[in-house]
Amino acid sequence: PTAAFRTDLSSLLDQVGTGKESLSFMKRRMRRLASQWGTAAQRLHAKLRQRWREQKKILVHVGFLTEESGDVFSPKVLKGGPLGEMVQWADILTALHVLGHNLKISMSVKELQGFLGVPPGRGSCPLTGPLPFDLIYTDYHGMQQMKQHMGLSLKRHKYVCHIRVIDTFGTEPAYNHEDYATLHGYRTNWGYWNLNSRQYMTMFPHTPDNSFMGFVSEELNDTEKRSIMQNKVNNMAVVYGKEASMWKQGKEGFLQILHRYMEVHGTVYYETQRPPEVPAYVKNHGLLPQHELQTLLRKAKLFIGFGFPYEGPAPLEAIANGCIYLQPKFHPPHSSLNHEFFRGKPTSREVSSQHPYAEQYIGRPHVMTVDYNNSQEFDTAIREIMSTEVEPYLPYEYTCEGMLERVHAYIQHQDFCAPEVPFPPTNSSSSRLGALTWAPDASAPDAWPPLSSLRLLASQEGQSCVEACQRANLVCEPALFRFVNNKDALQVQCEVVEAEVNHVFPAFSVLRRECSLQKDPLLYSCAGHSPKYRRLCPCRDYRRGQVALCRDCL
Ligand code: U2F
Repeated sequence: PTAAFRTDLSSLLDQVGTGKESLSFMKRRMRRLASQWGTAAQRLHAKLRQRWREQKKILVHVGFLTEESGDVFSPKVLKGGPLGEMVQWADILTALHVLGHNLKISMSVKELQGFLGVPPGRGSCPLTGPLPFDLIYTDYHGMQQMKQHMGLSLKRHKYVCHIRVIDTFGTEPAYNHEDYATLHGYRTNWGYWNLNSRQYMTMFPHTPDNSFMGFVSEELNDTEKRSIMQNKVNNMAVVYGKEASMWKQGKEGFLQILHRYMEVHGTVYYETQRPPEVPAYVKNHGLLPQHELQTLLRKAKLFIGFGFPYEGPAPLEAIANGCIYLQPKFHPPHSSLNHEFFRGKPTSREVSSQHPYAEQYIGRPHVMTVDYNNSQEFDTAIREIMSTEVEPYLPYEYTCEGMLERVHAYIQHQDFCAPEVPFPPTNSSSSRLGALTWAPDASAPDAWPPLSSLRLLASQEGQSCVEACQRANLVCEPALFRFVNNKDALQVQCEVVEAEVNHVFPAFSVLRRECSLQKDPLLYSCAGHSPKYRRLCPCRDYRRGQVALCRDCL
């Protein structure tokens, strides 16, 4: 069947169900952004020029909202709890619906069993029949439930390649590979499902080892942008922090400086009394519904982060509404090694500020990242912000069209069920390290992203492929590792060539003239690095504002 774009959300809204604050939040969001999605659908439809798209049967099982996982999120929706995940799930559901796929939504283990044709109450009845879906979107809780209640042994069960795991902060290959993680100290509470790492889909483009799913933010037309810029109140600041605990400890110093110049507003949840953590001079509006928060952000000049929450949607919304986002630099960076919040998360990523995406992908004048312990630096930043005019800005990848385009591309092109065939190039003279290009032979198999996007690079010692590609204005592409995992691609003088199970391979050691290839495709890793090795990196180009896609990817 053909997938036809949908611009009417009513049947989706009916499917989402009722009875929980989280569901009401998601539905309010869907309604509020409905017309924006409709316009985006029309634009993408025109852009794809009648290209035929297959309608997929998709199951969405939202594990973290099931009673069986404890659902700690729903009761906190109106009390300052995390909303980022709900924002993202609402947008994923909407994107899949708008793209015209055949959607089933499950929010309990019972529904999940029903959709998968497992008789209820049979305990861990193993999944045997054909999978009635092309794709299953779920999260780590959902994975656990499929394992526990349905005996989905995840070691290469035939269903597994159809699963996509929505994973906010991401999972790196070394943590995902069960045996390797166990042997080398990468085992965490979440990881080791032995998936292809691109089956994990993240909230921001963290490590390119995972697929970037994202979410959307409100879009403005030129008239709205102009009017916002005209009505900005230059001395109005809104604090990023809807829960009182985010205001605790050590905030007085820079808050005082801020207060010297600006009127400080907050949207901190409270029951009856003002939370004691929030200073008296702060105008606290209480937790606001999303549309009222947008209204507040339209007037404000500054949106200021205190360091937590990490990597949420709110800074993008603020920037989209013409605020400058000011945030603390983390020195040293926060990671699973040194910070409670990231401890046990299956990633080695070093978080350089409260919102690295805002810092690295957006930057000045919309984003300023400074050392909050340096009052001079902080003071200067505030004054600069008050005198700088900025336009509302939203990266394309966070618009509805951008998200639809990306999800469409993943659905049509990503296939983790076909075995990964290594491809040794026959014409070795065509691969040259340093020349930055590697022209694949005409007999090369199909790949997505296509081979035409490949740029072969070698990292420095200690440098990961994430960094090496970034330095060259490219992005590491794990799907293309299989084309560079051969000694011809290495093009260096190797005295020894070995194949090993190690997440920094393919790589070479200049000193020892040793070349090392990757033995297990599950361990192809952009994130891996080691001081002893220069890595062989499959980089690719990317579209401006849509890092998930290469030029020829659509
Ligand atoms: C992030 O979770 P949060 O939900 O805390 O992220 P935020 O950026 O604070 O806000 C998410 C949404 O909350 C909305 C706002 C955002 O879309 O419009 N909101 C609101 O409706 N009313 C208000 O008064 C204030 C905000 C992240 F998303 C999670 O993945 C992480 O687990 C968490 C911890 O790092 O941070």
